[in-house]
Amino acid sequence: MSKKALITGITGQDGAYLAQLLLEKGYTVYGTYRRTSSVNFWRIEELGIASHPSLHLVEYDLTDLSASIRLLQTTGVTEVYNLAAQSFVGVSFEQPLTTTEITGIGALNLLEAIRIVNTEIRFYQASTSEMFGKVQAVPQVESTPFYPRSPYGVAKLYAHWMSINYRESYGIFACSGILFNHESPLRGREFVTRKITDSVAKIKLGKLDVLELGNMDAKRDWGFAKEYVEGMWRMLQADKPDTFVLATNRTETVRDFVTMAFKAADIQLAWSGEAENEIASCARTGKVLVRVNPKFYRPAEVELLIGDPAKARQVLGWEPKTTLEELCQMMVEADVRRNQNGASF
Ligand code: NDP
Ligand code: GDR
Repeated sequence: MSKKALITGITGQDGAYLAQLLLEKGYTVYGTYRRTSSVNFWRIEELGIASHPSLHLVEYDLTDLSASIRLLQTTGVTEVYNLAAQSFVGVSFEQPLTTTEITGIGALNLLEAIRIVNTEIRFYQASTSEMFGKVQAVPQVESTPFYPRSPYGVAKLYAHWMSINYRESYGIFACSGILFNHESPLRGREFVTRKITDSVAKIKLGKLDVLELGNMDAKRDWGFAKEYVEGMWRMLQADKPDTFVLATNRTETVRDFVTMAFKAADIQLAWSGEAENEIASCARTGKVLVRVNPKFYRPAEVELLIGDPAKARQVLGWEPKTTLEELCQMMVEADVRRNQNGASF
C-alpha cells in the first residue's frame, strides 16, 4: 500500500515541488487548492504532474476547521505538509488580520483536526526565518531567540509554537522547519528574486525599460526550493519530531542578486547614488536599468538573514547543493524562455 500525504497549498512554489518529490517516491498525494474564479495550476503543469494518476486535487480553505477535519477523515492520510499561507511579507502589513487567520490560525485548525481525527498523523509546519526578524545572533540556528518584524512573521511564530505545543501536549509528531528564503523558476513574481529575474529577461528582450525595487541593502540567505522540499520530507521520516533550520549559510544583498541576474543575461551594471537615489546603469550604453522606488519599502524591515543548517546536516543528512549563481542563472534562463514564448506567469 502506498503512503498517503496531504499537501496544503499545492498551487504554490513549494507545494508543486513537494508533490513532485512525493509522487516520485510512490506516495498517493492529496493537494489542496482554493476556489477562485480562475484556478492556477501552472506550476504542477510545468512540472508535468498535473494529470498524474496518484495526484488528487482537493478544494479546501485552511481557515475552515470543519473542512480540515473532513479532509483528514476522507483522505486517510498519514502525513500532512502545511505549506498553505498568505506568504507575502509586504502584503501582511496591509492585511494583518487575514494573514493571521490563514498563516497563524490556519495551522491550528490542522493541528486540531489531527488531534480529533488521528493523533498518529505526522505534521510538517512551514516555519520561516522571518521569525528571527531583527536578528539576535549571526548566523541563526534553532535556538536563536525570535523577534519577528511583520504580521506575517508574528503569525508564523504563533503557528510554530502551536506545533511545538501539540507535540508536547498530545504527543503529535509535529515538525517545524525553519526555512530560509528558497527560490526557483516556480517562485511567485511578487518575491524579489523572481521579480528581478523576470524583469532582467524583459529588459534583455526589450519588453521593459527599468526595474524598480525597494531596499537594496536587505541581506538574504537564498537556496533552491527543490532541495528544501526534500528536507521537509526527511523531517517527517525522522525518529522523533523536532525543529530544523534549512539554509545555505551564505548571505547576499538584494543589490548583489540584481548584479548577478544581469550578469546571467550578459549585461554588466555600473552602480551609483545612494539610498533612494541609487541607480544601476548598463556599463556599455549608460542607460539606467535599475532604480529605487520607496513604495516598495516595508514599514519594518528584516535586514540580515543567514542560517546555519548544521543540525539538519547531522540528523537528517540534508544539505544544499545548488549555488546562488547557479540558481540565479536557472531563473534568468527560465524567464527569458517564458518571455520569448509569451507566457504570463
Ligand atoms: P506560495 O505563496 O507560493 O504558496 C502558498 C500557498 O498557500 C498557495 O498554494 C496558496 O494558494 C495557498 N493558500 C493561501 N491561502 C490559503 C488558504 N486560506 N487556504 C488554503 N490555501 C491557501 O508559498 P511558497 O510555496 O513559497 O511557501 C510555502 C510555505 O512555506 C508558505 O507557508 C510560506 O509562508 C513558507 N515559507 C516559504 C519560504 C520561501 O522562501 N519560499 C521560506 C520559509 C517559509 P493560492 O495559489 O490560491 O494563493
Ligand atoms: P521575504 O521575501 O520578505 O524575505 O519573504 P521577498 O523576496 O519579498 O523580499 C526579500 C527582501 O527584498 C527586499 N526588496 C523587495 N522585495 C520585494 N518583494 N519586492 C521589491 O521590489 C523589493 N525590493 C527590495 C525586501 O524588502 C526584503 O528585504 C520570503 C517569503 O517567501 C516568505 O513567505 C518566507 O517566509 C521568507 O521569504 C523566508
